[in-house]
Amino acid sequence: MKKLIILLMALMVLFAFTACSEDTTGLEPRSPRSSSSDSQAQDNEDNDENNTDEEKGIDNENDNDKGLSGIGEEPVGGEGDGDGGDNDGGNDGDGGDNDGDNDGDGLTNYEEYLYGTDPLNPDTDGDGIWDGDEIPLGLNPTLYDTFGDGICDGDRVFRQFSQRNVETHDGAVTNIYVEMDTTGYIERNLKIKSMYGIDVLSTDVIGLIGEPFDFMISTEFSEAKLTFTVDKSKLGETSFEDLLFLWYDEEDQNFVELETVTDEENSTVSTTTTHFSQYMIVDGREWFAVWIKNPYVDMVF
Ligand SMILES: [Ca+2]
Ligand SMILES: [Ca+2]
Ligand SMILES: [Ca+2]
Ligand SMILES: [Ca+2]
Repeated sequence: MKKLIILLMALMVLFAFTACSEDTTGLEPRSPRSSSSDSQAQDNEDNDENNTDEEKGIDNENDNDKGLSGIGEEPVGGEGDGDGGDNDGGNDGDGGDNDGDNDGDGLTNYEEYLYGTDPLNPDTDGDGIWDGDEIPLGLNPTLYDTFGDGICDGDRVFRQFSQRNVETHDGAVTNIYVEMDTTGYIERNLKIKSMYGIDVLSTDVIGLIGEPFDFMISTEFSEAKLTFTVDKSKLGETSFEDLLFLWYDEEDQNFVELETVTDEENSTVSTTTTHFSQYMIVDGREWFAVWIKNPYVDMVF
C-alpha cells in the first residue's frame, strides 16, 4: 500500500514538473531564449531593429528636427547664398544693385536681403501691402498675418497721417496734413492733386484761398481730418477766423460749407470728412456775402 502511495506521489510530482515544463515551454515561444543562437541572433537583430526603430523614431525625430533645422537653416544658408549672390552681384556689378529697387516696392535689393523678402516681388507675402510699406506700419513683410490673429495685414486698419508740402499760386496754403484710420500704407495710397486751372468751377470759386485740392485714396476709410497750414502774411484782407472749408460736390456741381476749426496760433484750418473729393478753403465772409446777394439765397439756406 505504501509503495502504491509513493508511486502515486511520484507520478503526481512528475506530472506537476511536466506541467511546469509545458507552461514554461508554453512561454518559451515568446522568449528569445527558447531557441538557438540563430534565433537569439535574430532576436538580437529584432531587438536591434526594435531599438533601431525606436532610435530611428527618436533619431528620425531628431533627424527630422535636425532636418527641419537643417531645412530651416538651408533657406537661411540658401538666402545667405542667394544674398551672397545678390551681394556679389551688387559688388560684382556697378555697386548700385544693392541700392537699386528692382521691384519698386520701396526696399532696396540689399534691404530685401536683410528682411528676407523677394527683390523681384513687391508683395512677398501676398497680403496686399508692398514689402517697403510694411516696415513703417510695423508689419512683417514675410508674414501674411503678422500678428497671427486671423486678420490679413492688408485688412488691418491703422491710424495714419500724411503731411505734404504744397505751393499754391498765391502762396497762402503751404502744407496739407491728412489724418485718418485706413488700411494699407497712406503714403502709398493717398493722392493729393491741385485742381487749380484744371477744374474751372473750383478754380473760380468765390473767395478762394490757396487752391482747390482733389483727395483720392484707394483704400476704405470712415473719417479723415484735413488740415491746411496757412501763411497768414498771404491772406490780405481776409481774417484768419473767417477761413472756411468747402467741399465741391462734383456730382451735383455744388459747393458745400463744412464745419471748420481755425487755429490762428498754429496757422491751421481743419475739417473732418467721411469721403474724398475736392476740398478748399475760402474767405467765408466773402463767400457768404455773395450768397446773401444771390436771389436764390432763400432756396439755398
Ligand atoms: Ca525692392
Ligand atoms: Ca520685394
Ligand atoms: Ca506684403
Ligand atoms: Ca505682411
